[in-house]
Amino acid sequence: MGKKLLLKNAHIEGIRYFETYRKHGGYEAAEKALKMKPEEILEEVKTSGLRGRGGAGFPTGMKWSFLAKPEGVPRHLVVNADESEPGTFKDRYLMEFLPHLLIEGMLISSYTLGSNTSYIYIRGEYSWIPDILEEAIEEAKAAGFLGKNILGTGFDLEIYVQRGAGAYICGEETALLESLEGRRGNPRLKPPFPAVKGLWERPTVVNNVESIAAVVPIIEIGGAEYAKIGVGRSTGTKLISACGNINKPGVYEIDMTITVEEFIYSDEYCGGIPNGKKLKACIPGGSSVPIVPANLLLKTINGEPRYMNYESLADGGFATGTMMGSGGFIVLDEDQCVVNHTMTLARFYNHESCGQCTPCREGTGWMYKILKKIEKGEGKMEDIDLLWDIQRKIEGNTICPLGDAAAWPVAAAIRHFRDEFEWHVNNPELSQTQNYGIANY
Ligand code: L3W
Ligand code: SF4
Repeated sequence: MGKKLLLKNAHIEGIRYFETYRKHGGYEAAEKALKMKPEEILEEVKTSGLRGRGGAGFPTGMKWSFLAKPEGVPRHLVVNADESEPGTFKDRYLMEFLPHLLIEGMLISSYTLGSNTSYIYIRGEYSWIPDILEEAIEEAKAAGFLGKNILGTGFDLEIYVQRGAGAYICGEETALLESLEGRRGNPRLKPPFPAVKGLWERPTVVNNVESIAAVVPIIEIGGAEYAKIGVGRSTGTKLISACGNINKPGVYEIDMTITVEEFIYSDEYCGGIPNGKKLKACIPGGSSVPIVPANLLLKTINGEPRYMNYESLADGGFATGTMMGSGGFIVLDEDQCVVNHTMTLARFYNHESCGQCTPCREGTGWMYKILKKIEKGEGKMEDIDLLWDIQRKIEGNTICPLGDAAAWPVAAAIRHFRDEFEWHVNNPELSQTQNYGIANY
């Protein structure tokens, strides 16, 4: 059984409510933190090695230390709860079942950063969760953990929940800030990073829900103990939302030392693939990260097992590796068609592109059209090369990472599954009634 830090109390009935959460040690980390100096907490977070859990894996302590502190200018903490990455639903789980863990993490983090007004920007489609969060905020306030002069320390904190309106791009931190300010969620050019010029041009830290929740166990056990869990630069635990062709879809907390094989096949996690089907491929970090075929998923290029952590999943770079990303783990069995899957993703990115940059606005549309043509058996061999060319022209040439996120799945699908694209071109009639997986296994 892997180490549990975030979900250790998730099974307790009523843990969503203050009284039960408190009875099981809730807000003790906040009490401890409020007796420490903000610089001491920052040191603990740095020592813990915590990396951003939203997708980029940027060291949280380093991001916090970049926060500008001009005299007389308010600073803000903004929690990115715009969890919209296909395959990713771990933050939903945390907010729905453990809202006080997030609020306690926000209290500690806001105190450390000097934010007296902090925000949770939540995905519009999570329509039932803002009420849960707002109820928890009220409970915490009534108990003296939010509001004015918290626990007599002189520190004030208000937390506001802001709903998004259904745009994936608002999960990009600067688009999120635009939206929070009341404008259309168009990403800003970086630099300046939000840590210097963020919400209303004030220094702002934007962190994922899981990253902020992880601050609670870091304070509980200390940064050094947290860093002992996991391996290398993949410290602590990580939530994985597992879905697709597996027996036990759900949210799992892993300690990043287990192998991919163990995660897919053991009963503690995904419980294997239904109906005795073979594993074809996996997208381990949400739809934006490269798809990896089974042979490269279970072993690295050195023949080593592949582990569920930042370094091992990336082993071999984009040629053979992938990314931990947001931990949205999507499993495809032998019956699935990679062309169909890639087309679905291309449609998503095309729909969600904000349209500011030409390579992304036009390129995502072209990729979707070409993929649709190939999938329907109306493509030519040259279309596969054209698709390759378009994705290359998007990657690295856009304002925000959505362009890369649209390009990478296409690149990886062609790199690893070109035979499936060619099968669609060579079998126009079959393509209309069957997919590659069913026809070929
Ligand atoms: C100050 C510097 N701050 C970097 C900060 C920056 C940001 C963080 C990481 O994209 C990825 C994307 C998706 N001074 C700084 C600095 N920062 N240098 O560090 O920055 P960056 O640019 O590496 O990434 P990002 O813009 O945050 C996020 C991938 O995640 N992804 C997305 C998943 C989406 C969800 C969701 O829906 N919830 O998780 C999955 O893989 O493709 O590459 O805060 O400001 N010098
Ligand atoms: Fe908008 Fe796409 Fe450019 Fe991002 S890359 S700013 S989503 S057009």
